[in-house]
Amino acid sequence: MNRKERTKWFLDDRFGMFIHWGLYAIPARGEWVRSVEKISNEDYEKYFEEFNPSHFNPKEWARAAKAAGQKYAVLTTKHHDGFCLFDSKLTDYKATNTPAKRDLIKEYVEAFREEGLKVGFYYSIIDWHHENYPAFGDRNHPMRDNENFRKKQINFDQYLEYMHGQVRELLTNYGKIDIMWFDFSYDDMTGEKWKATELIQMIRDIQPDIIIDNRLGGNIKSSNPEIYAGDFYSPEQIVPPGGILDENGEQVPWEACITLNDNWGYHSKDKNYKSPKQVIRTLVECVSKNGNLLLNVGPDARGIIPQESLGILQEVGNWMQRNGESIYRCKAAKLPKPEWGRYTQNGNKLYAHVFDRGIGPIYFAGLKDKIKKARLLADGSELKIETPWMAEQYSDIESGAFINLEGARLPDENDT
Ligand code: FHN
Repeated sequence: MNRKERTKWFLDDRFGMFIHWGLYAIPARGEWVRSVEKISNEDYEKYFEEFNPSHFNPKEWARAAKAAGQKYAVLTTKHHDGFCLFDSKLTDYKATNTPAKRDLIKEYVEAFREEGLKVGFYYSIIDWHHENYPAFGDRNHPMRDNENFRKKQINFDQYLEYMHGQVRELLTNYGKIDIMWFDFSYDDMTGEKWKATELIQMIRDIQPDIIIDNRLGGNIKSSNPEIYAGDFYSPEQIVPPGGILDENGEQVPWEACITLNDNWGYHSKDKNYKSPKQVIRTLVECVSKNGNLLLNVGPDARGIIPQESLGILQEVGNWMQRNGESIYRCKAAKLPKPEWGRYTQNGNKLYAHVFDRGIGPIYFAGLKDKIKKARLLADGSELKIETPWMAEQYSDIESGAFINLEGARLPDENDT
């Protein structure tokens, strides 16, 4: 299977849930708390000894994602702190050795599959807990200022054997997995420093259909991407203005990962949440540029997704129920970006996403005499078009002012 075939479902689904969860939910100051506060392994151990998410029910997570219109999910199997949510045979630093005594990844996979969602694994190639991970090489390592730690002799090949071994466990022990989401290469720690070619080959041998992000460090935009380039780009906290193109100007698959507030992992004081409108516009923005949105939630120490996040997801789901056809299986339209919003397109169906009404009717540049009919997606009502102007009043984005110019002969990839 080539990249185009592997990523077809991904580019059709467009919208996924990112889930950052682990020991860091207990201090509740974000997933980087160990690095930011330079917490030693010993001091961080108390969280391991008490971790017991009594309310963890991944079925609830899966139902929230499904109701929001999200078609896939990516959960942290191990973040930079090295704590494994899965029952790895290669370490004792895992959820099954905490008071939880549960393989949280097994339960996640089963629950999300049961709800019909595709499942992805986030795996941090950075590991601040592992004895053979180079503290001296990682300017974010919690023990970076500790002379003894810095002088410690390490065997990085042993860390790589561990890291590759865990990826093998993850892709062998939990059935079909749809996405492998690595995080992150830095400085000269990239590509073959992770023995990436060998790692990717192993992944493709075990799960031939899986798609992989680009954070092992390869150049996916190259016309002959190195094998570890991955299958999609992973811009973070940004929607790339012009989408992402390769050197021939062809679209490259990409997925923007974005937080609902300012943190990936649970932060009890972070109330800076985006509004449902901002999330919907970001999703439309991504699709209008041929991209996906991976929207993040950070469950708390009990395993519960914060109510603020659930409320936003529910609002987004209400909109998706009425307007999802303008997102799923859609991509950029071959039209200039309109002043009033964005277009998305699926074959000869054009969807006009009206963000800012402006004054006067809407002008559909380039579509004169091409529009056969227009229907408001929210309620299917007819919109009278006096080409090329939209004469009718219509509601704003809150009520889904999206128009399906069904039947119009629209510019598409077959047009010269
Ligand atoms: O350091 C991580 C961060 O905690 C989070 O997991 C994000 C999600 O893409 N990735 C890294 C920062 O780029």
